[in-house]
Amino acid sequence: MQLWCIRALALAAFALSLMFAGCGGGKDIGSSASVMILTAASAAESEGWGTIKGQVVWAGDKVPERAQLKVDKDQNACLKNGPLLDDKLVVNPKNKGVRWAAVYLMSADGFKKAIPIHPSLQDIKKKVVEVDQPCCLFEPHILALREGQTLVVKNSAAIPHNVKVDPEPSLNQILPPGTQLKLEDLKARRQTPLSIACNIHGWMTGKVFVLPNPYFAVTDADGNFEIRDAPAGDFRLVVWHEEIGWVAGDGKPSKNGKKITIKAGDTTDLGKIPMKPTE
Ligand SMILES: [Cu+2]
Repeated sequence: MQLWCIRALALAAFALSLMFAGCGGGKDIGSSASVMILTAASAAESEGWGTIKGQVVWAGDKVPERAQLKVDKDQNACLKNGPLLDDKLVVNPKNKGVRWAAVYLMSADGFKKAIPIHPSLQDIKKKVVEVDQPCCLFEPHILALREGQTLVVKNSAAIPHNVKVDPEPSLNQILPPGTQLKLEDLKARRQTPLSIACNIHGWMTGKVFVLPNPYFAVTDADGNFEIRDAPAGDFRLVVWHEEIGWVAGDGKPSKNGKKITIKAGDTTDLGKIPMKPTE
């Protein structure tokens, strides 16, 4: 049973028990009902959350090499730390882990349906999420935030950049050195990310997911991800990568992701999630 459902039942039963207790002569019924309710509620609180982890791995024959970007502008500034490498497809040759895959949890009833949120995550503590352009790349390349968080696009470089965001909001703004752009009130409207780009340096792109719950991650340099304090039960895990789009599915990769069951009080290890290259 879903946690919210247990809570709703517990509340209803508790209200009933108060009514009985208040009517006199029903005290025994009231107190035994309360004991039963307390047991159910505390069990749901302590056993209702778990961790999910997994690894997105390249399923092609040959591990692709990371491409070098063609830097045809502002070379002095952009190449000061060496050549710029493409972040679009980054596969670790040691373990085939795929970096920059976005992973998020959604209800089996759809992207916008609410799912239980752990008490410690209900308030958004980290109000601002940043992306910077220190050396002619968006860093991080892929990021995800939760509705209610503000996105700050910074330019900590000594040269001007530009920020073009699409599709909602859609804006295009120059960002002189040392300035920043604040994007507030971002809404989790769609399952796909916003695109960010710099028109001055055509190779500069990034993606920003705006999600309706706090249960998401972006894979690290080994392709690993971990999501903590997720609600126990059946949900869908959606995996997206810039190179191929949807990665996971029940059979075929899809925007609905794959069905997973999160174990309470435990880590649910989803193992390797293969990312097949497009033919
Ligand atoms: Cu730029």
